Amino acid sequence: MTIGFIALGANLGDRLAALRGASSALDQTVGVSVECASGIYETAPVGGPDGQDSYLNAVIRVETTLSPLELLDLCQSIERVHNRVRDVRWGPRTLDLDVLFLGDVAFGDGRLDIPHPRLQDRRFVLAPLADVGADFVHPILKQTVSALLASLPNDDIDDVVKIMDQWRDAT
Ligand code: A4P
Ligand code: MG
Repeated sequence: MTIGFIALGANLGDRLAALRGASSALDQTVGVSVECASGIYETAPVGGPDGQDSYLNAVIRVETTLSPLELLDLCQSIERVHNRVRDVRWGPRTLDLDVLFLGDVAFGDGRLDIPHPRLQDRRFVLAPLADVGADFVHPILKQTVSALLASLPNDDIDDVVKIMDQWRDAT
């Protein structure tokens, strides 16, 4: 079993239902069990076209026997179920699932990069990640999640607001 962290994001449609559905779908997959979930954060969009709605973001911690590419395939199949249409990079989406860490794996083959290459720059990732993995050490940067979060500039602190603690369906 390897510990993995998966970021969930949505800014179109019923955002909370999409995050709940994704968490359940991951947990129901053979070889994946959801250990715990961060709170839900309402976050201002970073990048992409002007005028996008705000996101809901969360991070879940899983234990898994899946390989990195199996986990990516699973995430993309769950996105497809939620009618994710890929058109504009960083554009609005009903569901985005990103693999942040998978144990101490450092992997990059063009289709998949683990650790996620932008996670250390993003409060909308690091704030929920710190709820479920504050002491986890980034395998390349060799810093804990809480240290990465503390070293972000403070100018966007009001753009990432926790709005809910318990949100997953009882299983
Ligand atoms: N890919 C490579 N590594 C990974 C990984 N570790 N996990 C590839 C998942 N996918 C990975 O992603 C593009 C390609 O990345 C995939 O085909 C996969 O093979 P995508 O989900 O199709 O497109 P995207 O998410 O628009 O692109 P990208 O570059 O992954 O975007 P980011 O960096 O994830 O940013 N603002 C707020 N407030 N909240 C958000 O959640 N999200 C984004 C997306 C931008 N702004 C946001 C948010
Ligand atoms: Mg993505």
